[in-house]
Amino acid sequence: MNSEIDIIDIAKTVLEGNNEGAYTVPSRKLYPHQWLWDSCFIAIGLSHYDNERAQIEILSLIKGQWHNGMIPHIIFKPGEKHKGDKDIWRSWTNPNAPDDVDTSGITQPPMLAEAIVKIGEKLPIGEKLTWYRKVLPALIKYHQWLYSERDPHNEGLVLLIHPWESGLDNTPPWMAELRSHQLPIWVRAVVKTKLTWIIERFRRDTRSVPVAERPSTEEALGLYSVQRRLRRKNYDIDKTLRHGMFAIEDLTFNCLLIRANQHLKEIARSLKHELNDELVESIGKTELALEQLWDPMTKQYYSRDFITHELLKEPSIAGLMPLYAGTISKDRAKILVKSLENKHLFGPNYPIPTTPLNSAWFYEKGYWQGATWINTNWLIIDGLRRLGFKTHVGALNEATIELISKSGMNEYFSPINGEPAGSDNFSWTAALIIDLIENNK
Ligand code: 9WN
Repeated sequence: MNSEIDIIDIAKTVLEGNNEGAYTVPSRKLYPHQWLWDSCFIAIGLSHYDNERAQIEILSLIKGQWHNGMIPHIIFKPGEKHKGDKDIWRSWTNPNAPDDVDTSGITQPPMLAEAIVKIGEKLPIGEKLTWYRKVLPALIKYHQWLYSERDPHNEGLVLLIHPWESGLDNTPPWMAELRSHQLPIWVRAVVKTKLTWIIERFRRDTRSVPVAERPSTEEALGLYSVQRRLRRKNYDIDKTLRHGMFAIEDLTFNCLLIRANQHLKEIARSLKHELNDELVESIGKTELALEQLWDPMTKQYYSRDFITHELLKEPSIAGLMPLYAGTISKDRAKILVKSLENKHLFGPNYPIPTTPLNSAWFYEKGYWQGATWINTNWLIIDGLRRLGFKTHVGALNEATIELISKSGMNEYFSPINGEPAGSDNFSWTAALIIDLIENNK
């Protein structure tokens, strides 16, 4: 077991090892580029001891912003080495793609405002306002894009077009949708004829991480095929929606957006900047629309299909994210907290598993299908703190710090025995454990 001081030192070493100068890679082994929500979590950790680097991390993200306002989920490392990755995306076929940076063609959870505020909180007032002034135009453009492009019916709920945009790639509700509607014939044929072993030989991710800890080959092919279809439509939202492809109002994403909007309003207020009426109206709608994702029968929140408005009733950690949104009633929050306390749902030895233990999808080292991740713990702890669940915050903080102290800075962990899984030296684990320890003092 390491002491808290040791953990912070180890975490800083991980973040140094993954430092690329303008940004931090999530992991040297698996993810050699800059990822959107990773960088936001990373900046939150960095802000405790190197605020300048935290700001640089965020500015590098903003450099990848599309002309229409989208912040892309990946910004590719410049140079020839990873040319293959950029070529898979070919996002330059969309006229909105930035001119001097290569990026993916989709987005990821809107953690940007949270990172901006966490950086601001550690600066003296004058520097904080200078920082806010530097980033506010990009932040407004980003939130406007989320509504103008991803909320075409003005419902207040933003839709996603690829499971990767949820950040919880192969989480059960998305995978159930993928299996029932979206798997092309060639993927079904490969799976049916048990030819997945051929594909496995070409998988890069399973060279450093056991295949059982990554998305299954069927899932990986499914994710890839959706990406190919989006590429064929040049990442154009109208063409994408017209062709009846994936469109899901994702619960986690919209909960994070609710919180991000609150931060955006606060940043604008501190600069005496008035947000335009349309944006303010959409922000208000999102807070109200969360209620439409509540199912009174099962007493849970779910994601929803954009077209049919059917709730995707597969329990997952997303069901707890309204705690982070922070806008639900205390009674509702208590219902969610009950499932956190339940050892057979979200409360095993090393919480919080990404699916409840009684889910048919649960596997202790399952990628977003059971394993405990530090970013989802961080989000839920942050929400519980704001909602006043002091004892739960204390217990979850302690359990998370104990887990890292015992098992190291891995990507995710078994919620049953705490064993590490996925990549080692994972950046957001390192960054967020620094934040949790500092907030716990
Ligand atoms: C695809 C970088 C990212 C995280 C995601 C996580 C995983 C990528 C992948 O890694 O996704 O975006 O290749 O599997 O699911 O949350 O941002 O760490």
